[in-house]
Amino acid sequence: MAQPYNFREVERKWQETWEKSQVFKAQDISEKPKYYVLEMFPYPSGKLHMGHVRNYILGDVLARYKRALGFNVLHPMGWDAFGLPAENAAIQNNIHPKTWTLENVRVMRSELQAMGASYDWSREILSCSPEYYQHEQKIFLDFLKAGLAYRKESYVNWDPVEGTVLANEQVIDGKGWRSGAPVERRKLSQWFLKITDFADELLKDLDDLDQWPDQVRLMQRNWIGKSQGAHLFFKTNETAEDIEVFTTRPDTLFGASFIGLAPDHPLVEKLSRNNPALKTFVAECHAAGTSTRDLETAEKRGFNTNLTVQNPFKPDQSLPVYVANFILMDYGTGAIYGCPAHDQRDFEFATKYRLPIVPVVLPDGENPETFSLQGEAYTGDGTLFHSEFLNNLSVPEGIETAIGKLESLGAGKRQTVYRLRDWGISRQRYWGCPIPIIHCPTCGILPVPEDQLPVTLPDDVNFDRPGNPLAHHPTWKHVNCPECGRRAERETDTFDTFMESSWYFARFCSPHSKIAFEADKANYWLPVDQYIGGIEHAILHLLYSRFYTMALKKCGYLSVSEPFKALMTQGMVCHETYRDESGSWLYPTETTTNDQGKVIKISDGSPVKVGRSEKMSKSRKNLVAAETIIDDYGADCARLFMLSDSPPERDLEWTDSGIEGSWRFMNRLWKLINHPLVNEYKAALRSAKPDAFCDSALKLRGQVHKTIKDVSSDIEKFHYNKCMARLRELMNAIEAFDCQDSNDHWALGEAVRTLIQIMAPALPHMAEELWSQLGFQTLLTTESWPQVDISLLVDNLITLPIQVNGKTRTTIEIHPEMPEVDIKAHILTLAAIKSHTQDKPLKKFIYVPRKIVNVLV
Ligand code: ANZ
Ligand code: ZN
Repeated sequence: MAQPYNFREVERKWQETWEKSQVFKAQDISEKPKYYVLEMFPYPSGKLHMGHVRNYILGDVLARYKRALGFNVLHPMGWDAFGLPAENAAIQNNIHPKTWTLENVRVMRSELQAMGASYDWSREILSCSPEYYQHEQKIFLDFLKAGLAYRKESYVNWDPVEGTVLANEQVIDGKGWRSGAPVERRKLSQWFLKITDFADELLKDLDDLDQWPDQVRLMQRNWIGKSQGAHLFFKTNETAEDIEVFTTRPDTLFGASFIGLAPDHPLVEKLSRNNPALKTFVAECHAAGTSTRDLETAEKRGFNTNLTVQNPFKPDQSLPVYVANFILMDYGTGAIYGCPAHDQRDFEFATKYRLPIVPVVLPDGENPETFSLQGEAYTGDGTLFHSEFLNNLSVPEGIETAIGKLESLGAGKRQTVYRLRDWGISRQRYWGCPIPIIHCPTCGILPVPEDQLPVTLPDDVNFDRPGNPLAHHPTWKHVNCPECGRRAERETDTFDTFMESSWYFARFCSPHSKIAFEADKANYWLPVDQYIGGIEHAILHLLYSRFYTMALKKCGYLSVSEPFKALMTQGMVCHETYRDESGSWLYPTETTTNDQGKVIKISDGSPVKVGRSEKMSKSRKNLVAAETIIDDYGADCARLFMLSDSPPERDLEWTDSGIEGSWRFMNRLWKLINHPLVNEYKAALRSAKPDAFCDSALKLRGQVHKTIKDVSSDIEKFHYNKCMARLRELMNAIEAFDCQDSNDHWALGEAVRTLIQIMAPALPHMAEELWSQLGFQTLLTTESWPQVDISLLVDNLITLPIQVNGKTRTTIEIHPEMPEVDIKAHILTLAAIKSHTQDKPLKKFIYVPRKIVNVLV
């Protein structure tokens, strides 16, 4: 009697066995080659859904495969546990952020364990615990010493009704998320890390990160945004100060018609002191928003300051100075010269304020006498004209010549600028790592002495008042100055939570160390060989981690400079969306399909509107909880479906029919040990390999070894969906194989054993169970990956012509390695041959290997 597959029992049993035998524990420093595979550690937001799970399973397959190949694998897991949702939960549900976070960690940990993820749990880290964040405080103090951290004034989002600073995510359409009040800009003193010191290195290294997606490298390049050009000094006719300008196009200086200043430019501030109209203009610019996108879409507006400057190339030309809303203070110098003919923003501005538009670049093939612009700026290549000593030069030549001239005139110099800004790390929030700084009225800003670390968060806080609970805690911030001993105050800001995720991969190398991490271990394990996570982290998290690694190296913490050797960004898991008649979102589990095939709400039978498939999200409720799938089908089935459906970097559509298809395949696999010949092939597995195999057995063996080879290379390339297809093909071949004798039993046994071994990374529980049912005493999880017998790796069978007395009578398909005795035995059974030999005794049997057979009678 076939025993049904009891996934609940099987999965629990093997998870316990693995745990007990500690098979996933990484050895610090070993003879084996190391392999560090890491999935971006999760924010403990609640329960796991299949969108999260996909990420972890992709890494798990690789970790299990690399272990079987003989690598010393580090595959750790931890929790990115500080952050805003915990605080929001505190405010909305009156639950302490720590309680909320720890409960979520507990649930999610057990769900990951139930998925059979092969983590070394002894290395688990929790970023909101002082054991972790104290090291972050120490690293920050080291950065401070090394000149990599500094303080400056910067704008924050201020909710005037709540009286609190808002995170960017809490600003929705320019309004506070709770109060709905228009958000204001406020200047606060904040801490910054000098990521810009590494702009060039961050850019250059991208060339070598050839195992990163090109798209991510491009996004990082654009974010760093290196521009080469010139820094110009324009003499003002009215004040003593020069106006400094950055341009990438000094070749167009003869076409300049105005100067533009950012509303936040220091000169504007000075001028507006006794110019109320200018003050009003600046305030209006601020109110319109300052994001790059706001600036690009807003109508161009300017304010004429009545100052003028000289054009260094045309001393008798004076250019008016405007304050303009499309100029950013924190790019270049916060001031430009406008060349309307060749820059679209300048063109719009000049058109509006009736400023001259003089073309100085002539497109190829145009006549200089008749050329005119067609209602927009010309930004292409060409030859310079109307430009005195630059005439007839190409744009690149013109840029070089113009820079040379500016340098000789003392009016400018070559300059490279970056879009990358220093990283502002202060947050006016409770649930984050306290910034270890003390403010003394006498001694100023002081680092907390290292022997006083960690600065821990107080537990007794309340959220019933607006603002940061750390700031209005009755005692926490009051300390004595470490220098003069008098009353001083702690910094009440906490770190941006990207700080914790910028070095956790190093902490995993020595997670319980008294120091941040031990250099020898970090240098052994790092860089991470394969990092896996969402494309949404293409810029910030990945750039900050790269910067941190460089900064840690500079401070002597480690010797690698790039944290992630290879990166894989997985696609999203999507699901249809459902709404009831009132338009409220419904969970898939709240709906069903009625007899007429219509989707209805289970509770009252009312019709449900089915929306298109979208990324699984809490807000749209189109979630499939890991818990539900594990309960209904088991972890392996969920793993199989996610791996089979589409390549990892693409989106995956979660459907009930998909998971059911996987379930059916699981049951076919299970039948391997209920095979009618199970006893025969089990016995054969323990006997020596036969010397010869018949044609069909050789064919099966050929497929087995080709499958090992292909699955191996597919796993290396993340072609997991192809691997799953190959497992199915091998399964088909096993089911179709017709066993005749004990040699065939051996071939069948080999096929079954191999299938079980190569399915193990994807379906670890079922594979482990089948393995033990085959009678093996070892844990499959600790077995080596099967070896490919290359002599069997032949893609195609060959066609062999068979002659009788020199005349071709038929052809047969054989495996090229088929032994002569087997060929002979086979041929003599064929009707097409028998009719010509007519049972006469053979005079001779001639086999020219792989070419031809001639039977002489
Ligand atoms: C004169 C000029 C003439 C420019 C021309 C362009 C075309 P990228 O390539 O992105 O680095 N610019 C400089 N600082 C700016 C700021 N703070 N806010 C807004 N715009 C600024 O862009 C460099 C160009 O953007 C600079 O070159 C400057 O305009 C403008 F035919 O200078 B250009
Ligand atoms: Zn002091």
